[in-house]
Amino acid sequence: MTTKITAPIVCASCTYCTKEPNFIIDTTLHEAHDTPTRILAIVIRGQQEDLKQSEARLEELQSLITTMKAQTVASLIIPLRSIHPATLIGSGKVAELAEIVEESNIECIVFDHDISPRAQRNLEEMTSVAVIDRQEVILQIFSDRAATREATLQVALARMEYSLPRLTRKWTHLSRQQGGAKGTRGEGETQLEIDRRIVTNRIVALKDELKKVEAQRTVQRKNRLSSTIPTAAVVGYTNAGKSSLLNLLCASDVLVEDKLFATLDPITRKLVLPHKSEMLLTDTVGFISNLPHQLVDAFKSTLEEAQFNDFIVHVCDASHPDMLSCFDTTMEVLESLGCGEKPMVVFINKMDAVHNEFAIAKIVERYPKTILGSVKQKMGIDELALTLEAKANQTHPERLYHFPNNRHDLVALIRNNGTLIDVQYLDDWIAVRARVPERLVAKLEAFASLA
Ligand SMILES: Nc1nc2c(ncn2[C@@H]2O[C@H](COP(=O)(O)OP(=O)(O)OP(=O)(O)O)[C@@H](O)[C@H]2O)c(=O)[nH]1
Ligand SMILES: [Mg+2]
Repeated sequence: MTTKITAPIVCASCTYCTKEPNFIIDTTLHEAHDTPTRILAIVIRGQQEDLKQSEARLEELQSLITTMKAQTVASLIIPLRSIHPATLIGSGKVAELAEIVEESNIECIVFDHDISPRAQRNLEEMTSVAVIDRQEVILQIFSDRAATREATLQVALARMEYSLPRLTRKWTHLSRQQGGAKGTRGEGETQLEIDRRIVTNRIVALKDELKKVEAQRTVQRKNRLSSTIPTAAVVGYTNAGKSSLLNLLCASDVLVEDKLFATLDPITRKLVLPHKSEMLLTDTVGFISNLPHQLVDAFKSTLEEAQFNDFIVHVCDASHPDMLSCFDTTMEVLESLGCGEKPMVVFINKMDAVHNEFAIAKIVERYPKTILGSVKQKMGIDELALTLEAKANQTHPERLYHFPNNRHDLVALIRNNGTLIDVQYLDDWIAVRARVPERLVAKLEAFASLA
């Protein structure tokens, strides 16, 4: 049976790939493996790093590996004074790894640290198995998860750019066959040059296609933003519970999974606030520390989603072993996206499974209005909804108007151009509660009521 798999790692032992190595151009022919790839996970611990932090990094790496449907059979934290350019960890240590590979029947080594194309080649030579870094794992996960056209294109672009300097790797060659007519060898052209040409052409084509898809998104976004309804983006570290929160607040059914990067495409849902006005909430792709820069570039338009909303709901995971680092990572990414100054509501989720009270206290100290809660136990949700309402009112103030009884045209004007929250036809006037666009504020000023 053949199943669509795009994993370079799985390719290392896939019988199809052993015969016809190919992971980039056509991914439909790979075989599903009955058993998950056996992985040795490695974290390099710098001199300054606390052991606890290295352990948290290892835990996250293992979650990434599980999300990638592989199996961590052995793991190591290697203390290191400095990085060796040729082999990352030094040849003595590599020899030790080769022994572990042999003893534990390891099929692939995953480093938490970025590996240069040169070190990667050397490590693969010396250990005889595939050696990949965390970036490649994340690329792989994104690749598996991409469901929409935009996400698929973005991931394909990121993978191509990652692969370009790595075409001579032992485990991930381009298919000679799939190169087809385009790959036909020109005079004096080596196979590597052909591969480079194929990938470079593909990158250009993908960028073009992506531009078109992004233009559509911009139109959709414009429509959303031109409305008077307040908008917020739900952001946070991957697996924090963003989609779960959106589902609970908006009674929606966005995919929720105890896996990293369950959400890759922004999804917008309507939220009815406690006093019946409405706002839009957009679920976004989760952040992670050291997101591969190819992915940041490729997913820029998706990540930028936060920028185009009135405010941000930052969801933290109280059960994460290094919650503070996750918080800081999210803040750094937000800043890099130009959202550092956006109004923000902090919601600490999973209070039913707290890992470290101290980290929570630290965040509360920095953001005293932080709301503590749990989507699972429906705790803190009412408080959050009230806070969202207050924020929505700040960005898009609700106004009260008393129109004369014969001015139904003004009610229609608001209905068509703003958000009508409540209309009451009273004996003396029509009482209207609404959000109106800036351009109508002056026109309606004469009917504004304070009470
Ligand atoms: N213990 C506990 N688990 C929760 C809570 N809220 C969500 N979860 C679980 O956390 C996991 C991740 O939830 P998601 O809503 O998919 O998280 P996300 O932030 O959208 O994740 P990505 O889209 O992957 O970035 C799921 O297994 C949820 O069931 C909570 O309050 N307590
Ligand atoms: Mg999600």
